[in-house]
Amino acid sequence: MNKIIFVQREMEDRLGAMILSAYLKSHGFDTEIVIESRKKIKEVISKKPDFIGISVMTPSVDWALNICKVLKKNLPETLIILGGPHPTFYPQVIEEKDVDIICIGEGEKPLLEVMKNFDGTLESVANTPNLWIKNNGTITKNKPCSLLTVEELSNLPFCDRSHYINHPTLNKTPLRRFLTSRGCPFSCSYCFNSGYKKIYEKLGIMVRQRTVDSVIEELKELKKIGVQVVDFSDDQFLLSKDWTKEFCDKYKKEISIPFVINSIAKFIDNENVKELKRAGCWSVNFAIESGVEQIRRTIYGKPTSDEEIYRASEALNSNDMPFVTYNMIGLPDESLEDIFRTIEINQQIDTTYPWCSILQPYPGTKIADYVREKRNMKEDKFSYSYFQSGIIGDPVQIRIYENSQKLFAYLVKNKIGYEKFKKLVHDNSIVSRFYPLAFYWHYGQGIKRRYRYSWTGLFKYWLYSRNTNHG
Ligand code: B12
Ligand code: SF4
Repeated sequence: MNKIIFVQREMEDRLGAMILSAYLKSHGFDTEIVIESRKKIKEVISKKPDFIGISVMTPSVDWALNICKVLKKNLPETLIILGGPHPTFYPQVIEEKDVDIICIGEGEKPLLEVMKNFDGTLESVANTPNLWIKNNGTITKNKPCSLLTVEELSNLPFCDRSHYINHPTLNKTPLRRFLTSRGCPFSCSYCFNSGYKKIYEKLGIMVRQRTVDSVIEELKELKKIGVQVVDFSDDQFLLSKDWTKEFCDKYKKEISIPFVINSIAKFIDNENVKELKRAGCWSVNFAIESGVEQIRRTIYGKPTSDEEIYRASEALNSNDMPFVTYNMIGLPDESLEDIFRTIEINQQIDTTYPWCSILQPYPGTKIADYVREKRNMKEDKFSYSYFQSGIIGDPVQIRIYENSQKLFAYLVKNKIGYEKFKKLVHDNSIVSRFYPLAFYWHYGQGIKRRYRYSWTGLFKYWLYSRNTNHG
């Protein structure tokens, strides 16, 4: 029986790995999820699995290729498969020496086929849909198969959380992530969804919501492990009013654990917010991105008007529902006035948790083409975290973007005006070196309140994650 070990760098529960692991286990295969450390890598090597699976986001590709090198050197017979957003949108990564296979798009069906058919030779899996396979330098590029249907999604086995809940650090995490759906009806230019739609054109329904009953049954299992906050990581939680109502009724009765959700502003209205509040939701996240409606709509491709932002925040504030607003800074031609308008709209709506990142034009997105055209960029060098640094513009511009991002929550919460903002973000003195503290303070407070982390827990999380994810 073939065995696969998923290796990851992040000190986080990864939904993709949990779903794939559960799916393969339900078909009788042996799987494991390992968070990288010197000791753990030695253990992986000693187990000699048939496959190593790595889920890669673009900013962690250097790490992934490095770990592939170490593993390949010690396990020349083991096949290394990369999946996740990076290989999906940058399949050329197959050309890297230590990568054998990459998976484009959803991994359940292709990975199961590989596990079933592999007989020790690459030929035995050469025609697997979604996979690009390298055999003696020749690359076979297979077309993707159809997306999972709503029924298949609803019938997937529950996430395999065992590896994380038995982990000495992650077992204490107060929050657990959960998915009730896949896909998004919109196609913002900076998001992976637009690229995904191209890959899967005519290959099934893009936006799929699981049945409420399948969600509630899985949540009952999650409840048993003592979760304090459920983070619904769906792109859009409020896709259907009927679904939301049914979910809220059943969730209140059977689960009743605080939770947080994401939604586009246009779906946030009084009725939905009342339902969510009743069920125990304690934060709603929605994106503004740019305060300038024209930038938001035409450059970011986000179908959200100022009017919808004001209406959504009115519904949230009047129901006493805290909310996160996502914002972005760093377009090639973004002026100081544009940045300040983003701060201003956040001030006007009294957002609870203002959140801001620096634009990273990831491969496969429309914004990457836009930025490349504007800046004549030849090479994309991404910051490991979108909170760290920008890659667009001259050094002065980048400093302004970074200062604005670091001070964003402070500027919003303290209703700072344009003149002071201008002075602060131009600052290049020693004082500006302390701006990250303002960021960490507000960001930490937000995580602490929304996800019930203690300050000690938060500090440990920061220590682990400062090189890995949102830290
Ligand atoms: C939740 C989330 C997070 C969470 C946690 C992720 C987690 N714990 O799983 C947190 C907040 C930690 C996070 C962090 C980051 N995220 Co994030 N995140 C998401 C989000 C909203 C959901 C991810 C998810 O679970 N999807 C559901 C699962 C089922 O899908 P999946 O992971 O893609 O897995 C499927 C396939 O890809 C495939 N697959 C995946 N892995 C493998 C492995 C193998 C071997 C195979 C065969 C197949 C396979 O099979 C899976 C099942 O079908 C996505 C957007 C989205 N809707 O997907 C962004 C997204 C993945 N994140 C993104 C980014 C940029 C980041 C950060 C880099 C941000 C930053 N700090 O700057 C960091 C990651 C840092 C790092 N380590 O690289 C981008 C990635 C873009 C890119 N080109 O890489 C996305 C796509 C959003 C976007 N901007 O469009 N993220
Ligand atoms: S609304 Fe959100 S999830 Fe949907 S395409 Fe836009 S950024 Fe992506």
